[in-house]
Amino acid sequence: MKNQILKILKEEDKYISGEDISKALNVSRTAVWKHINELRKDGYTIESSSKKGYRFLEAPDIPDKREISIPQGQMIGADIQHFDEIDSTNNYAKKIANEGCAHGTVVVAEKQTTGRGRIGRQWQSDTSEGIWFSIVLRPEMKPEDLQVITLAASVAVVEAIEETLGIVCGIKWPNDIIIDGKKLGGILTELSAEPGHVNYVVVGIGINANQDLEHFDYEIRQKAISLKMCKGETVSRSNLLGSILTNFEEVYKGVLLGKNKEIIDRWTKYSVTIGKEVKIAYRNMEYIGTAQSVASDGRLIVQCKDGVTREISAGEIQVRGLLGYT
Ligand code: BTX
Repeated sequence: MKNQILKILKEEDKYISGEDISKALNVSRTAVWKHINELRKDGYTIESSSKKGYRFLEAPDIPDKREISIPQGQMIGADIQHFDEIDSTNNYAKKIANEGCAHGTVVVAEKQTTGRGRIGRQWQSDTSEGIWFSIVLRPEMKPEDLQVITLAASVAVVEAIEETLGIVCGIKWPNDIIIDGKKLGGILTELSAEPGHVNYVVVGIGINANQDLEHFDYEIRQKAISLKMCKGETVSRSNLLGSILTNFEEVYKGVLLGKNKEIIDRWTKYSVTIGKEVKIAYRNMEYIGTAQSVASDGRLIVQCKDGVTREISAGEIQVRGLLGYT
């Protein structure tokens, strides 16, 4: 009910009487008043006047379904589940994916208590100053063709940041989002699959939005950055998330249509890895070489100094630029 009241207030965009709202929704004026107070507790600024009624003034920057606008018919974000606090949005997304949630369902949290990075690493996300979310996908693809989805996700993120904020990020293969050699965000893709069949994919994305430097844990302060630190002002998390979801719908459709080359070209435009010297650590072996390009299945092609050209999968090998993040 409170969300219906919010919708009416937003659409009206000027004063509307409590009586008109109560008639429109067939509830008492006291109920309207109670729900308006709840909306205020949620952070909405709603003006009231005993003569004129209520007027919507401002929404809080909470990336939930009330504040994220996506185009009609879009599947990515058609259902957005928002939590004040959760262990990890990827954990919850996997749980609801196992229970059969729809393709495109998005799980967002203000704070994560045990946000995860890749290969057991931690992701600091205990503050609502970031954008922490996961998307459930049900692609009709073979497990071995999935790597390009992670690349597509990083394209959706960097293009959305450029479009909404004018900030140009870099991508460190396969999925670190970088500004000035520091880490702005990362992507953790997890899947449930059987031989030849994918049950679901969860793409978890974390972006540092409004942290100041001292809000990062001491250990990562030298290597982390936020959009606010770049822009010098607070950024709207809901606007950016809406834009990422819309971009993701587009690139994901591209993947399904087999437009891998186009997506990889877009990815390469932002790459800080291609053309650079990289060190590949695999089991107990180490190779040094130059990252040359990305193959159509998303693997990184490295011309190694031992004369062998190797195609690297993100899941099995770590690649570090010899010069830190760039
Ligand atoms: P990653 O393994 O590439 O990066 C993890 C490393 O990044 C950490 O070891 C640490 O050095 C550094 N780090 C940790 N937190 C931050 C931070 N906030 N900013 C910059 N650097 C940091 C990257 O993994 C993938 C991260 C995905 C996070 C999303 S959030 C929503 C979803 N839920 C979840 O649990 N994970 C994903």
